[in-house]
Amino acid sequence: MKNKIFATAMAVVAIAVMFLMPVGLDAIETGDDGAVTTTTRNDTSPVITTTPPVSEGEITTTPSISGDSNTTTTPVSEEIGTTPSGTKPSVSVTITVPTKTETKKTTTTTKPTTTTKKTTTTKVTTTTKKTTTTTTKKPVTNIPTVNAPDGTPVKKHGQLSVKGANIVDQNGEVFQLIGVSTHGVGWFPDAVTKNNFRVLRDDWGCNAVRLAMYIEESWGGSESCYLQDRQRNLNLVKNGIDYCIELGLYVIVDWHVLNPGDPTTHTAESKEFFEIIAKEYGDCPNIIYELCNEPNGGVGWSDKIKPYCESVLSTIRKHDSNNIVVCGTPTWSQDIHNVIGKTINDKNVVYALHFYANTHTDWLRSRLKDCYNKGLPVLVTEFGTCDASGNGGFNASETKKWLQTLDSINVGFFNWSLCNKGETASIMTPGSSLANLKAGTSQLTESGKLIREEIRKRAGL
Ligand code: IDC
Repeated sequence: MKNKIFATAMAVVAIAVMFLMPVGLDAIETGDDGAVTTTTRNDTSPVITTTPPVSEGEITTTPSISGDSNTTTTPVSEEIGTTPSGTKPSVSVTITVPTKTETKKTTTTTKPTTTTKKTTTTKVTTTTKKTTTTTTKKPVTNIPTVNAPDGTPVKKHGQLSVKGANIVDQNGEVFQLIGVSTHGVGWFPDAVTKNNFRVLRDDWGCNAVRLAMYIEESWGGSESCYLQDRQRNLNLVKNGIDYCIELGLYVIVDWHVLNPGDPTTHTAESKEFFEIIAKEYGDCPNIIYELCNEPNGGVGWSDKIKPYCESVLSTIRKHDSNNIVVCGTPTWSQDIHNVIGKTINDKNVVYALHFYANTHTDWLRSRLKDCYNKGLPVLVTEFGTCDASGNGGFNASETKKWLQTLDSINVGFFNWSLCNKGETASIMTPGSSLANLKAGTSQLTESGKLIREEIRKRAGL
């Protein structure tokens, strides 16, 4: 009986063990899982650790103006960084423009290599840094940065625009652009100096400079036009623009079409050139684009010049929504009347009128007044005091009549040319140092003296 009772008891124990053992094991495993889960949950915050580690190399590739990686950066300023003067022009602090590479880096992700909390903290920090480099694309509607030195023309007048038949400044006041044109920058590169432009600003009272760049014409020797040596001419123009920006001067960039007279001969090259300029300087209120100096050889406004200008303008407007564009007109920019009723559909376009005082007299002045009264905005981007050949026939009284006419309707003017070539139109005497224009009249020709005096008067000097 005892044995039976013992046997029964053992059986009960055995059955109990059979049921209880799995329950006990389950509980233990559940406990382990719970711990893992907790750990996992605790470690869930480091899920951020999947944020990419940012290598030093990636951070340091962010472009920068002055080594400060937190400032706004722009490839524009990087390119301008080649300014020979070494001084960054005002454009270098304009709107942030990311490079494609930067954008790509910003979105790059990689797996973390560790999951420790320490690593996590580090990675969260670098993620923030990366986010700061994320920028938006350059807007087409650019807001120009008026960052010119105090007291300079651009500081005072800022963004120019066209209102009716006149150019107005940032305050809506009628504004007369007044300056001197270089000869071809590739022909007389020595003339493109900051000193010369400063003297034109301070001693002459100019508020602008025109940079003339011949397209197909050259003089032989080492002188070149754009199509002979694009990089050299482009660099000279860029240097000239940079000096003007640094000096707070307006600057006309002139695609100097003369031979051949049909601007459509090189439409593609012109678009390419102006795209470079507009991309790089479109945010500066200093810039004025002159699309074709003097169409000639019978090319008409409607058949050739207008379509050419519209095409180049569309390229410029991709990068610069508002700076003024000058269109050449038929017959060496004299037939401005051909444009009446057929103007270009853009609010900031003006039309070029050129005169040489001993050749083009009353009849052209009457045409100008007539077109002005019909509402055509005109700018005299080039004039000479002499014959249209540029040599001989210096005529002070006709020049003065012209300038009075221009004043009466607030039309701006640019004298040909800042040069020491032995021709009547040059403002400097042959042999005088072209890179070192001096204040005063010691280096000036008869023409130079007259123009300096007339410009100074208008500037109140
Ligand atoms: C003249 C230069 C002269 C050069 C010539 C080349 O003064 O040194 O040899 O060009 O063709 C214009 C032109 C301008 C001319 C100027 C005087 O825009 O290029 O410069 N002129 O002829 N239109 C009317 C006159």
